[in-house]
Amino acid sequence: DHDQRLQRALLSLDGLSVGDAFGQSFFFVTAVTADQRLEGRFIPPPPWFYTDDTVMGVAVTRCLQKHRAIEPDWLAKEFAKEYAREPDRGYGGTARGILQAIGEGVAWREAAGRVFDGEGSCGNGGAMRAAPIGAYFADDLQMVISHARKSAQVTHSHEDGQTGAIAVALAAAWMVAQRDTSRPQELEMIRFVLANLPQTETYWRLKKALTLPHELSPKTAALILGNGSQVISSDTVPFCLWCACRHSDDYAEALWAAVSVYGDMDTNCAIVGSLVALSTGHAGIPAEWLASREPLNLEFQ
Ligand code: F2R
Ligand code: MG
Ligand code: MG
Repeated sequence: DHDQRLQRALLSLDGLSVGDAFGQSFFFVTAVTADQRLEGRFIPPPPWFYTDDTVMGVAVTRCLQKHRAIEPDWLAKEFAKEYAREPDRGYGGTARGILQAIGEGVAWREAAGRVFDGEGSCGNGGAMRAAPIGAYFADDLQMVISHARKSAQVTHSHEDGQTGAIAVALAAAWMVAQRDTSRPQELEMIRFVLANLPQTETYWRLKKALTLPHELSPKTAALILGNGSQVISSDTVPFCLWCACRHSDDYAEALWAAVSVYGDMDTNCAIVGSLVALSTGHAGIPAEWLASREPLNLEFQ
């Protein structure tokens, strides 16, 4: 029912926001020493500030709480309201223009549709906020797919920007379904996602994950799958899903793997955290990491 669904979405949101804030805090570790610090499991000093990934993930979760669905018109207004309130949370360059325009009354379809010469954004912003949707609708795959698409399309009219969101939401649904089984995880989640995913760029890059040998290091996997440094879906989502598969039962280990490849560290850790938390439960998120994340104001009733 709705309460159980919402609890799962909130669990995913905690995994997302702790991951986002953890990954973001590594941008302040200088490039020269970052590798050594990561290998030494250096924990950045708190507070860890969250970014746009969390703000938008909270808005998505509020939408599920209020409407029991993704209502694009409501969500677009909520995104724009939060952007106006805190514009310096590290939003993507094009996202800023879209949210500003929506806040000024431009219809989201027009604002999102006119960027990149009408191509729309294929940025990873749709994917970074999608896991709570998969967690919420986990028992109904058609709802996972259609609502993930709706949540992305208010800012990402490019088909691949939406595919990234669908992939992450499907991965979240799979994590929920597998939580109480002791089946070996391997890369089954990726096979499941591919079987239900539109065949755009993110699909083809994700497919490469199936060819990787089991003991590959995160750094080598990221060289093949991408590390998010291009800030687009196809360069971000495949590696994140690979990481979540490889460490599906260990939240901290999954984030160490994600953050070790540099690139879009806040977003990679947000996506990986939003998925793995669904497998480990709240108990799997280290308590001191949760306490290090800047407090969230969810405004849930
Ligand atoms: N963007 C960042 N961080 C770097 C900049 C921080 C900020 N400008 C600052 O100065 O503080 N972080 C956040 O953005 C990512 C999510 O991005 P989203 O929401 O998808 O935004 P956007 O602007 O639509 O797309 C991001 C970039 O992707 C490339 N791109 C998108 N569509 C494209 C297309 N059709 N053709 C070519 N390139 C395309 C562009 O470079 C966009 O700028 C997350 O990392 C979040 O943490
Ligand atoms: Mg961010
Ligand atoms: Mg980012």
